[in-house]
Amino acid sequence: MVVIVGNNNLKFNVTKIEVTPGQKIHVQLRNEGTMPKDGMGHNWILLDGDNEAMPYAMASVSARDVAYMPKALASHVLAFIPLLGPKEVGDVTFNAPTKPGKYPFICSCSGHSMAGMRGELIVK
Ligand SMILES: [Cu+2]
Repeated sequence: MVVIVGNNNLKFNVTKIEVTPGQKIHVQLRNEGTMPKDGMGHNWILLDGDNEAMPYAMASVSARDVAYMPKALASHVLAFIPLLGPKEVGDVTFNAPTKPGKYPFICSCSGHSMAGMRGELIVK
């Protein structure tokens, strides 16, 4: 299991996860922040390609009403943990992509990924 902590600093404590193609992975996100869920909550969104993080983050800014997960880009989401408020914990279990490469993960809440709340799943 990979445990990722997010807090008020707008960073994930884990920014690199290395897996083998198709490996089953359990990711747990812990929001150890103290700020309100709306605007300072954290989620974990794994995207399907190296170039998808920025467009997803940009679209998320205006997707506050759907917990910062823009529906138009849902097809790019490989796995996710929905928005967590302070002291909440979320889990997801999924199989890594079978194609080797880098897959970005971000917190899509209110521009957090631009501030540094992002990382990479590396399949090799
Ligand atoms: Cu966040």
